Amino acid sequence: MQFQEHKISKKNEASIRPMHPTSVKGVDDMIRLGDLNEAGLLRNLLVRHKEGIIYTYTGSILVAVNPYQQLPIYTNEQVEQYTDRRLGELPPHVFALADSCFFNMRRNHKDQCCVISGESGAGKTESTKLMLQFLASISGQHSWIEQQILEANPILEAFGNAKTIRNDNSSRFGKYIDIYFNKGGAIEGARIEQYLLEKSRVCRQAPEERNYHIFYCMLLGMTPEQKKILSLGNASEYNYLTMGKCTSCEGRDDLKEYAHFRSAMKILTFTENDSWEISKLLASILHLGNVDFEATIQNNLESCDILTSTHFNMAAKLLEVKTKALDMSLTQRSFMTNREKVSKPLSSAQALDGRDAFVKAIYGRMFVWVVDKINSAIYKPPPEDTVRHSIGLLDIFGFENFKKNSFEQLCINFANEQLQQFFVRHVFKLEQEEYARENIVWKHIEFNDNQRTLDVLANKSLNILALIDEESHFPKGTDTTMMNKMNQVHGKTQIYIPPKNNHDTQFGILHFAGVVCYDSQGFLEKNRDALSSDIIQLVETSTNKLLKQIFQADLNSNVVKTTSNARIITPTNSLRQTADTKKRVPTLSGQFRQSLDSLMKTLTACQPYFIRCIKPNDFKKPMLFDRELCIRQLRYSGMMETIRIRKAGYPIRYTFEEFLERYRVLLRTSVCDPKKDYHDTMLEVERDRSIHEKALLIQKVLRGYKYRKHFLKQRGAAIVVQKYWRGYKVRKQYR
Ligand code: AOV
Ligand code: MG
Repeated sequence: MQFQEHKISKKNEASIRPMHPTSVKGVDDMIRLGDLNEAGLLRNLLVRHKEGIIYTYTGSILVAVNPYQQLPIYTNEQVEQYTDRRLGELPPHVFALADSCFFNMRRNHKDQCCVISGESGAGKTESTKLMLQFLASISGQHSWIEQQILEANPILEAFGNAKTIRNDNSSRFGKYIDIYFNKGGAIEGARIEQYLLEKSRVCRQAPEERNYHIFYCMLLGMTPEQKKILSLGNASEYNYLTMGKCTSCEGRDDLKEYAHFRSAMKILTFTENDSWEISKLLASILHLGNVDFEATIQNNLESCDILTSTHFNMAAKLLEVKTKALDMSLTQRSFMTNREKVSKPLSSAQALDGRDAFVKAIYGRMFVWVVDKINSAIYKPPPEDTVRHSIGLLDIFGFENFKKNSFEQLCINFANEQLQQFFVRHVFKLEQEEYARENIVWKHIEFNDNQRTLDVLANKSLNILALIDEESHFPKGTDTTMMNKMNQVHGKTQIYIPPKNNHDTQFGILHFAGVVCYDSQGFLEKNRDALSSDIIQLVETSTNKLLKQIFQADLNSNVVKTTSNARIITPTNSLRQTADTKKRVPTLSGQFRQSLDSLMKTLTACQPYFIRCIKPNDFKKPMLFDRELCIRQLRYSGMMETIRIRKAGYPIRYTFEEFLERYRVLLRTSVCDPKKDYHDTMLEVERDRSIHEKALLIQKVLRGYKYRKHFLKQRGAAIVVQKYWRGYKVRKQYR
C-alpha cells in the first residue's frame, strides 16, 4: 500500500529532540513514554520488536506488531496466566485484552466489541483468532459449540482467503463475529456477518496472486475417483487458477488445509452431500472458465459461438442445465422492446464478460450460503426473557491505496473512514467531553475529525455514493455521466479532487490517510452488479438444488429484474424509465452501506476495544523492522494523539455511583444510596462541603492510576490524599 506523503511529516522532522531515558529501554504502555513524539513511539516499538516483544499498550488500546514467526506465547498456560487479571498487571498481550472484554461484559452487563484494524498482512485475522481462542477457553466448557465456533474459521478462510502479494492468507472479505455468553459466562453461540467478498478474484488474479484457497486445496485433496466424476485435473489446467502465474504458495500446505477444511465442514454440520454439491459448483466454475468463444458475424452483427469442448459439456452437466440452454444464455442477450421479447447476439468479448458475471454470481452467492449455513449451526436465538451479552470481533479490510483503485477500494475506504471516525470519536471526543463535563482543566487537542470526508462520501445530499447509485439506476448512466455529476456537485469541495481534464477518468478523494485516486471506469457496472435475466432464467431451468437455492432471491425477484435489466441494456427505450426505476434492485454499494450502518449501530452500543495491528516489513520476514513503513502506519492510526490525550488524562475511571459504592468506607457519610440518581446524590454530598471535596479528591486521585495502585496497596485514605497533594500535576488539574 502506498500512502501519499502527508503534511505532518515536515513538522515531525523538525521536532526531533534528544532521546528520553525511557526510550532506550522501552515501556509496556506508551503512555509512560517520556518521548511523546513519533520517533519515541517508533523507537519503543523497535526496541521491543528486537527483543521479540510484539505487544504494547497505549492505555487500553493494544498495538500488535506482526512477528512473522510462531511465538510460544499462546499456550494454555498463557491463557490461564492472563485469566482474571486487570489490564496492565501482566505484560501486554492480546489475551489480556480478551480477558478485559470478558470481565467488563460480566461486570457491567454490557456488550463489548473489539475493532481490529491495520494494513493487509498486519495480523488482524490472526489477532481475531487469538481473541477467539482465549474466549473459548475461559468460557469454560470446551463444549461442542465452542469447537464449532473455532472451526468456522478454516471454512471461511478456504472460501474467502487467498494468496496476495501482501499476505499469503489475505482475507478478501470483512467479518464481524458476535459471540454470545450466558449469565454464567459460558459461550452459548455466535453469529458471523460477512462484508463485500472480492468476487472479481474468482475470474482474475494479479501477478503472483492466487484465486481463493479452496480451489487449489480441492484439486490436491480430492480422491482420484471424485476428481474423475467432476472431470478435474491439476490447477495449472484452469484459466481461472493461473492468471497470477502462481498455483502454489510457499509455506502453505494446501493438502493439509483441505483435510482441515473437510473436518471443519463436518463439525459445522455440513453433510457429505452438501460438500459434494459445493464441489460440483466449484468444478463447474473451473470448467466454465475454460470455455472458449469464437467471434462470428450474424446478420451483420458481431456475434460468437461456443467452441464445443469437454469443459463446456461438463459445466452444463454439473450445473444440471441443457447444453443448448447454457449456450444460448451465454451467447445471446434478450431484452424487451414494446411488450415484446427479442434477443440480440453477443460479441465474444461480451460473452466472456457475461460468463464471468455468472461465475462471480455463483461464487458470491455460494459464499453467502456457506456463511448462513455456519450461522444456522452456531447461532440459536435466545429463549425469551433470558439476558445474554456478547463480545463482537471486527476483522475488516484495512485502508487500501493501490496503483489502480476501483469501486471496491472506494467501498473499503468508506468503511475505514467510518471506523476511523468511530475510533476518533471514542478516544478523542468522548475523552474531551468527559473532562469538560467534570470541569477538569484541559488543553483542547485539535484533531482533524474526518467528518467532512464522510459528508462528501455519504451524508450530504447528492453525496458521492448517492450519485453513483443514482447513475446506476439511470438507464442512460455511464461512468462518464456519473463523473460529470460528481464534478458538478463536489468539484469545489477540497475532499473531492476532479479529473485533470475531460479525458481523464480518475478522480481523487482526500481520505483520513491521504489522497486516493480512483479510476471511474467500470464503477457503474460493478455497482449495478446485475445478472442478465437470461442467466437467471437458465438457473430456473436447472435441476441442481444447491444452484437454485443460492439464487433463490434472484428467482423470486426475477420479474423485477427482467424489466430493470432490459432497461439497462436498451438505453434507447427511456420512455418508461420513471415507472421502472421505482422497482429498484439494491446496488452493491447500497447493500454494503446498509450492512455498514447496522454494524456501526452495533458498535456504538458496545463498550469498544481497539487493536492496532502493524506490519513491520513488506517481506513477511521475522526480526525485520522497516521504520518508514511502521511510522506511516502509526501516523495513520491516530496513535500519537491517543497517547497525548491518555497521558494527560486519567486512564481509570468510575461512575460516581461505582465510586461511592466501592469507596464509601472512606467517607464519613451515609448519602451514597446507589438507587438515588446521580443528581440527587450530588446535591446531598454538596451540602457537606468537606465530604464533597474529599469525595471528588479521592475520585480524581483514583483516576490517576499511578496513585490508585499505591492506594490499593495501602488501603488508607490518608495516604491517598497525601499522594494526591504530592502529585502536583493532578492537583493542578483538580484546582
Ligand atoms: P491481516 O488479516 O491483517 O491481513 P493476517 O492476520 O492474515 O493479516 O496475518 C498475516 C500473516 O502474518 C499470518 O498468516 C501469519 O503468518 C503472520 N502473523 C500475524 N500475526 C501473527 C502472530 N501473532 N504470530 C505469528 N504470526 C503472525 V488482510 O486479511 O490481507 O488485510 O486482507
Ligand atoms: Mg485477514
